[in-house]
Amino acid sequence: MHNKDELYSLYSRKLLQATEGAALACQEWVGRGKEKDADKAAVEAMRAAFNSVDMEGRIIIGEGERDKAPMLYVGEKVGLGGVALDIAVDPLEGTTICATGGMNSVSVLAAGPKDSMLCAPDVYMEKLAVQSELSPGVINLDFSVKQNMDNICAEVGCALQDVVVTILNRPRHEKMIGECRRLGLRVNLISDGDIFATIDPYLKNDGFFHVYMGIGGAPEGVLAAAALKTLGGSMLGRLILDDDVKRKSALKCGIEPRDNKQYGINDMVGNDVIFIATGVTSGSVLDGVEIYEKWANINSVILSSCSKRIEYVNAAVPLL
Ligand code: FBP
Repeated sequence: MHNKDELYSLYSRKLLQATEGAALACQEWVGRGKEKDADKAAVEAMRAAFNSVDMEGRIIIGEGERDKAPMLYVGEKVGLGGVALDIAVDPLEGTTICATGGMNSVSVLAAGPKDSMLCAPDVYMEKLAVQSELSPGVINLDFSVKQNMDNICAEVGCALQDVVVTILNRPRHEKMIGECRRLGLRVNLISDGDIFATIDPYLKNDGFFHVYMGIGGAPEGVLAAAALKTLGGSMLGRLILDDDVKRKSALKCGIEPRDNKQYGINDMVGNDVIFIATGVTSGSVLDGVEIYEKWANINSVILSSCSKRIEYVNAAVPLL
């Protein structure tokens, strides 16, 4: 068994090479309109990097199931052998952003001891994340937008007009967006990328109080929770298991669909987890990869829940 400091010092740098490698591999595909090629390049590079690390890695959130994903599928073993680590990956978060040359695509992973993260199936998740630690019961996914927002503002002592709510710009969120605007909240609509939409406010202070809400990917929800484990704040997530296929995938992950559970950060992520993200294209927190003649400039952030440490890494990596 490794202790938390060992996990951080031994593995954060080794695993950093996986997100750096993935971010670099995507560069060829930025703006080329080929999401699948960009994703494949990221997955291949990340997998190659994992397989040079002395760990017994197990992918618990990945590119899907073995028969659909040739690499980094859920359950795949990676590494050269050694310390047992569970790894959640999103080798290219924001595939459309990358393919259309937009801002805020990143390569992301979280790692921790065995069984330290919720093995979420690849389904949607209702999410509500708040930039503050809240008393139990203040937020609930069954409350109306108004009730949650009134409760949040009363708890943290801020006015509705000082709150920015970030929501994925999707037809499914039209009603929620209307409710937020009627309440006088500022609404920040994003095209993609809800991991960083959840964690951005902690890494960049714009003077507003931030809330993220809406339906996005469950894997991205767990990855965001892994970051919040270091950063703080509150989050609730509930899996949307509205057909038999999804309920079966949940059961395979050891989740009882009937529970209809609202997961908090600590339900999704245990102790001693590290979260690593590398910028693919430039975003609000991380600059994207810059390619020079002989090297590439790569920017990452490492969050360690054990040491509560936030480390920005700017690396000039030689191009082979
Ligand atoms: P991908 O990079 O896998 O395409 O995910 C991007 C993303 O915007 C996530 O951040 C978000 O959780 C999910 O897609 C939302 O899904 P959808 O695009 O189906 O609304």
